[in-house]
Amino acid sequence: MESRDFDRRASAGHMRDEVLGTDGRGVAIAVVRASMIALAFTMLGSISLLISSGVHAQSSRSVGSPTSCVMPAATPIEIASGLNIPWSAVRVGSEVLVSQRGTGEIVAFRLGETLRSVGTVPDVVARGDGGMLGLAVLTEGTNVWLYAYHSTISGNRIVRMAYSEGALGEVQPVLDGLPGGRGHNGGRIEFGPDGMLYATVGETRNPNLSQDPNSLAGKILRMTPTGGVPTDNPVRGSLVYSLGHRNSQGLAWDDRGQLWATDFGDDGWDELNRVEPGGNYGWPVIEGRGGNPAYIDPVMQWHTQEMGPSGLAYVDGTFFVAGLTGQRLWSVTIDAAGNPEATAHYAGEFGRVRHVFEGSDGNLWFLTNGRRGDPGGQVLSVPLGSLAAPECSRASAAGGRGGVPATVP
Ligand SMILES: [Ca+2]
Repeated sequence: MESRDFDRRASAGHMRDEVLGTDGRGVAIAVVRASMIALAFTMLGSISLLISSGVHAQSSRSVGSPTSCVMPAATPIEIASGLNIPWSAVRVGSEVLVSQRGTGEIVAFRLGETLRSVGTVPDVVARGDGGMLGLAVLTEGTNVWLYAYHSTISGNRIVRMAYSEGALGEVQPVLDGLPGGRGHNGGRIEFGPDGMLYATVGETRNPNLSQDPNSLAGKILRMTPTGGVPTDNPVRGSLVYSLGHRNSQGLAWDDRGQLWATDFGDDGWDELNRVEPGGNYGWPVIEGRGGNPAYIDPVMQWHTQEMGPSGLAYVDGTFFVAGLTGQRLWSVTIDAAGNPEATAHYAGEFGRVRHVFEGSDGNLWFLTNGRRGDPGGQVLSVPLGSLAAPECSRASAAGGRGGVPATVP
């Protein structure tokens, strides 16, 4: 009973954040920067080591120049509703499993069928932006594992449960003791094309940790399916794949196997980053484009009021970014010369957009947290139309370009 009461109080606190729409923005960044510049210089040696271990091997790789892209081709329709702050979704066959941040209950549905509960992840504590966050799925033979990143009373952890006959089994720990706090808990998990599990861990409102190679906060982690350190990680014995992130909540790989990630900025810039092993993405020394060779600039950046990025998807040449603060979905295409263009969709129409992914019917599906004051979360579906590369730019112009290309390759 105690934990249920705790969850309820935590949930009330969360709603204030949502109503204020702060998402933890407004940290005194000037103070942070002043103190971090000194630290950055003292750490330059280890940073250089990290960069040299991985970035040079891939620095000649182009941004990506797909010959076509996809764009939303109709009005989205609601395919599920009544969700309690849906955060992540994964496909298991024709089913979709959705996490609910405040309760830890995982629900499933098939297209055209109603939601049903498949179980509740135990020991979920929802505080601030924490709670039941990311899901990932791993199929081994006939076994299906559901992975879950969630907040506990003492931080965050990654667990897995067998998913069999429509129900979740016992919890097995994968990675315990991840940093956590009332804000900036990160929480996205995805399996990469290399079979490894990647996780975004926020800096838990301790910006200094993002540059500390010995902390897992403010990092993207890469681990084996059982939480071990892969032998080919950038730094031997470390789960850290990249550092200098603030509160990344989105991961996707393009069709070349290149990892990309969103980052939720403070009061300056939200980011879409091309993630290199061992790369340092600058927070809290730099937010958005900095032009400092010690840090990797984003490919695209947005003013925070029009973005506030969470989930990220890559579908047939187009990135899709879920915008929480901006209450819109963004598409990003990159032309043959490497120039990114971003287009806003549905601004203000569906409330805060939390995640976006390819649905079981080939349409683009996205999760909303509902409008302010109306917590009803939805899953929406929109068909995609394919365009040849020159048309992608024209479609972007017609749909309303946004964001600021942050790097010139
Ligand atoms: Ca950055």
